[in-house]
Amino acid sequence: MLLVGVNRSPYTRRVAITLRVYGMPFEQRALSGFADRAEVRTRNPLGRIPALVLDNGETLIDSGAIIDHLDETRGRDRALTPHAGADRRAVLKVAAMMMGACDKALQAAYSRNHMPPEKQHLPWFDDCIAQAASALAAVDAMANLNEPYLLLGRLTQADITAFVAERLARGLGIDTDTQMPKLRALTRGLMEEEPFRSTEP
Ligand SMILES: N[C@@H](CCC(=O)N[C@@H](CS)C(=O)NCC(=O)O)C(=O)O
Repeated sequence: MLLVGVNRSPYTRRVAITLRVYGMPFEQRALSGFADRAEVRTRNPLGRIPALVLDNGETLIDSGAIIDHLDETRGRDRALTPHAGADRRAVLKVAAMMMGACDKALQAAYSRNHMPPEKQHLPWFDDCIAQAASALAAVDAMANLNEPYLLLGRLTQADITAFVAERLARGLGIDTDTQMPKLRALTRGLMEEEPFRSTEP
C-alpha cells in the first residue's frame, strides 16, 4: 500500500498511526496538499491528502473512509473502532469532535497563511480557534490521569484522533499544557508508543 500525504497533516498521520497499530506494511509519499497540489490531484481529484493506494491499484480518499477500509481488513472485532453499539457510538463521537477540531484549526491556519494581511479577519480566526479549543476541552474533561486511554480501557480511534488534534492545536498556539492538562498527559503517554513516535513529522 502507498500512503500519500505528509504526517504534518493530522488526517494523514491518523491513517499512518492506524496502519502501524494494525501492523500493515506501507510506503509513504510525503506530498503536501498545497505545495504538491498537481501530484496530489493525480491521486485525489479534490487535491487533498491523505489518499491510500491499495495493492490492487484502487485509491481511497478521506481519512475516515480509509480507516473504515483498514478496520474491515483488520476484522471489525479487532478494529480500533468497536463494531457496534454504545462503544462504537462513543468512539465515533470523540473521533468526530476531534476531526472537527482539526477542520476548524486548519481553517484558522489557512486564513492566516493564505490570505493577504489586509483581508484577514481576526474575529473569524479567533472563532475557529475557540471552536477547536472547546472540542479539545470536552475531550480533556473525559480523560482520566490514571488511565492511558480515553475509552474502553484500550487504545481506540478516539485516542488517535485526540492525539493528532492536540498536536495540531499546540502547533497553532493553543496552550494545551495549561488549558487541557489531562488531554496533554494522554498525548504524552501515547507518544511513548511506537506507532505515535515513529510517525512524528
Ligand atoms: N476530511 C478529510 C480532510 C483532509 C484535508 O483537509 N487535508 C488537508 C491537509 S491537512 C489538505 O489536503 N488540504 C488541502 C486543501 O484542502 O486544499 C480527511 O479526513 O481526510
